[in-house]
Amino acid sequence: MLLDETPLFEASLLEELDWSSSAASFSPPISASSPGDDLVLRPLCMADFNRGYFKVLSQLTKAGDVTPEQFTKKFEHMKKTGDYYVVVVEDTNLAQIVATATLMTEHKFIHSCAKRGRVEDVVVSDMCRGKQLGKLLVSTLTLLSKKLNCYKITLECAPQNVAFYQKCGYDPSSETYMQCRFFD
Ligand code: 16G
Repeated sequence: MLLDETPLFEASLLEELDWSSSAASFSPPISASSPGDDLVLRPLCMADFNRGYFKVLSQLTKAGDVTPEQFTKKFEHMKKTGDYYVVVVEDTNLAQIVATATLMTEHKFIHSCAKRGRVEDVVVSDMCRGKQLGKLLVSTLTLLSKKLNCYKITLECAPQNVAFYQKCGYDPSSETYMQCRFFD
């Protein structure tokens, strides 16, 4: 099975963000184009399946025993819809994914047929914590959602992560997150 380097979305989208409007600050300074030594921030590609992408996801929740075929099918679906923006940070020395986050854009009739952004599946590998990568990924996707004309962007998180997302410019909502769970 060919797992190639085709990106899930156009990488140039990440180069055209307005960082002057970002709520986050970085010390020491890092950016999407310079995330740190031997690190690259870019869209997910199929070859990342062999660079430990699922190993990183499994630090967030049950990622499952996914085959290359299942991964490819899902990747192609996401690419075709054009509504999924999965970003990764790769340690180029190790050829391993060390962090990831997803922006999903949801189409609405309300707000004059607007789009809503959702931040999902934010995870930084435990061996790479403390490098501001989570904040960098969330800030990147937040700016991207603005650029894509989303009228708002939301996320769900554990109570202990509220302070982290506040540093990225998010405020707790007066609405409550509810769910109906069918399986784990
Ligand atoms: C967190 C994630 C959510 C992810 C879920 C997985 C963020 C901001 N939130 O809520 O995106 O899908 O955990 O947990 O990353 P689950 O397996 O219990 O659904």
